[in-house]
Amino acid sequence: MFDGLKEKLDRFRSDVEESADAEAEAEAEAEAEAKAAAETEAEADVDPEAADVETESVEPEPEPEPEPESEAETDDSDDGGPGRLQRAKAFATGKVVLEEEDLEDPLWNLEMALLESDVEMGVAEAILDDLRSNLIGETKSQMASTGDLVADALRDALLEVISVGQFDFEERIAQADKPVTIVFTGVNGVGKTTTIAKMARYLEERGYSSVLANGDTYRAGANEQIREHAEALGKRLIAHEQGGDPAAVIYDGVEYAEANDVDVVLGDTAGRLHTSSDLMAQLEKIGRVVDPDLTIFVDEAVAGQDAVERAKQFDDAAEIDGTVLTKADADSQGGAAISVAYVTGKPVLFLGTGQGYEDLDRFDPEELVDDLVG
Ligand SMILES: Nc1nc2c(ncn2[C@@H]2O[C@H](COP(=O)(O)OP(=O)(O)O)[C@@H](O)[C@H]2O)c(=O)[nH]1
Ligand SMILES: [Mg+2]
Repeated sequence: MFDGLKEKLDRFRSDVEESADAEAEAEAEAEAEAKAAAETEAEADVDPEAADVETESVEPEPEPEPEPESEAETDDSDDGGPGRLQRAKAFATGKVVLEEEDLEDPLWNLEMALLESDVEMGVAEAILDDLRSNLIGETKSQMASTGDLVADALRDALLEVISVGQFDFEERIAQADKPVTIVFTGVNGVGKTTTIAKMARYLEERGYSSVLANGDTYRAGANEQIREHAEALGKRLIAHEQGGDPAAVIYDGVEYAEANDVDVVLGDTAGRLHTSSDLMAQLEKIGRVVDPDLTIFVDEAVAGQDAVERAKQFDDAAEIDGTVLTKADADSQGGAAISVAYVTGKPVLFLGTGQGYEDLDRFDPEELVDDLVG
C-alpha cells in the first residue's frame, strides 16, 4: 500500500541529508583552512609583541573574514556571512542547521513527486509550506541527524493535511440515538456495496446489529449482489423493485430497524453522477425522507485525482460526513488518501484493503504517517 509514495518521501529525506551534509562539511573545511591560514600567518609574524594579541584573537569564535581576497572571488556562493559561520560551528558540534538553499532542490523534487503521486496541488503546497517553515534555520540537539529532522518535519506536515476533520467513528455510533442511519454515496463500481457488507461485519464485531437497505434501485442486478452479501453475513436486506425510489427503500430500512431494535441502517445508493442536479435531487430526497445520521462518500484510492475531484463534487451536492477509500491495497500512489480530507474538510474514515469482509481498516492518520515516513 502506497509504496511509490513511501519511496518518494524517502528520496526527499536523503536529498536534504546529502545537500545539507555536503554543504556543512564544505563549510567546516573552509573554516578549518581559514583558521590554519590565520595561524600560519601568526607564526610567520615574528613580532613578540603581537604574539599575545594573536592567541587571543584565534581562540574565541573566528571572524568570518579571514580568507585572502583572491579565494573569495573564485567562490561566488560563499557570502562569508554569519549564517555560514553558524552552520560550520553547528556542524562541528553535531548540530544541523538547514538553510533555504539546501532545501530548494529537494523541495522542488518533492513537489514534483507529490504531484506525480496524484496529491492535489493545494495539498502539495500545504505540505511544502509546512516543511519549509519547520526545516529552515532548524537547529537540533546533538542527537538529531539531518535525516531524523527531515523525517519529523515530514511526519508533521503530512499529519497536518491527513488528519483534517477526524472524529471517533465508534464513539459517534455509540452516542447516537438508535437506529443510526448511514447512507453511502459515490459513483458506480468504486466499492460502495462491498463496503456496506464489510461495515456490517465491522459493526457486528463491535456489538452492533445492522440491516442493509438497497437504495441502488437503478442498476440491474444490484438487489442480487447485495442479497448475496446479506445472506453470507446473516443480515436482513430491505429491497424494492428495480426503478423504485431509493429514499423509500432506506425509509423502510429505518422502519424495520425501529420495529426490530436494530442498531444501524446501512443504506446503499446508485450514486450515478449523470448530472449533479440528478444526484442532488436523489440525495436531497434521501436527506428529507430519512435524515441520515452520516452520509459517507465512497471512492477508490486508485482513482487518485479523480477521486479527490468527485469527493469535492459530492460534498457540494449533499454534505458528506466522511470518506471511505477502497482498493487501497492496489494503490501505490497514495494521492487520494493524502488529499481527500484536506480538500473536503471531512475525514477519511476507513480504507478498503481487499475484497474480503475483514478488509476494512479504520483510517488512523498517525499510523499511516508512521508507515509512510518509516
Ligand atoms: N482490491 C479491492 N477490491 C475492492 C475493494 N472494495 C471493493 N472492491 C471490488 O470492487 C468491485 C466493485 O465493488 P462494488 O461494491 O460492487 O462497487 P459499487 O458499484 O460502488 O457498489 C468489486 O469487484 C469489489 O470486490 C477493496 O478495498 N479492494
Ligand atoms: Mg453497488
